Amino acid sequence: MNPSAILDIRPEVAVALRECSPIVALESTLISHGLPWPINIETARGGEKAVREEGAVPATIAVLHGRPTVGLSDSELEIFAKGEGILKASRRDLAVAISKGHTAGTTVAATMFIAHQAGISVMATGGIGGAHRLPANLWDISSDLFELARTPVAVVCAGAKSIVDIPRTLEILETLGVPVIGFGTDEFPSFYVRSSGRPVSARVDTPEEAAKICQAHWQLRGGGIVLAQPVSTDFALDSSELELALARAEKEAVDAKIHGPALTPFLLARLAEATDGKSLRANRASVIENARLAARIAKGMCTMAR
Ligand code: PSU
Ligand code: MN
Repeated sequence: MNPSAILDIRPEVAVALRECSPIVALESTLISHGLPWPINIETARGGEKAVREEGAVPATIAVLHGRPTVGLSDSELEIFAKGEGILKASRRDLAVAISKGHTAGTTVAATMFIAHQAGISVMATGGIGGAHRLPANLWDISSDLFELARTPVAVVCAGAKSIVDIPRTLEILETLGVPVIGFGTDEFPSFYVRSSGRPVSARVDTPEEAAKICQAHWQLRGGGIVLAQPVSTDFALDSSELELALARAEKEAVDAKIHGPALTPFLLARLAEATDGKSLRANRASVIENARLAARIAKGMCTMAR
């Protein structure tokens, strides 16, 4: 069976697909697990609104009662934001969530996969997952990286979450053949912080240039592409501030024996406390700005396809 047959593609998205008009997929784990109420619903709505302002159709993706759904309604966004009994589904969890009828927020990896099955080629998030930093978590490498290797979707983000080992994450992306493109920057951003000090593989300064690279990569049968833009200066944290809070959060995670899928949500929550909510506001701002940029890139792709 064609995997797209089990998707619930909502009418507005289905029309946009038929007409080849621009669509931006948005992930839902950041709503259900990455951010607390009510900043999570503000972020979800803000991302959708930014996409619409640019003349594209937003499609937030999640698994709803076992149905991979493309284009959640506003009241459904709220279900994920309130987060009761909602699972976190990465790529390997999709089949289980579907067969057991679960409701689950989808990570970047799972969102990319569903978006591609639906025929959507651009998505936005805050930060992608990566390779975790501590020796205890040496093998904890986000499935996002492997999905980027094989699924042709452009992921607009503010880099990899600052909670991961950025140099190792970039090495893995290189090994996997994933272009890491900086939007208006030569350095890979690290989510809350505007730069990691590490170079990107190429830089672009317009959405059209970004769309052209995606088109060429896909003509070469490439998979995903990371398109990273730094969080705006109004909301960025400085790296020493973050490093201190992160070191403490990691120690707590080790002491509490937190690992696996629970690790990312745990570290994000601890950082929010340690930075007095600054990390949350940076996260919200970057999701919204990434959604806006993703819409511009999606428009560029539509223009090229015509
Ligand atoms: N970006 C955010 N907040 C998040 C995440 C990303 O701004 O909560 C989520 C994404 O869904 C990403 C996931 O795919 O964290 C990575 O989790 P893991 O390290 O367990 O693969
Ligand atoms: Mn992991």
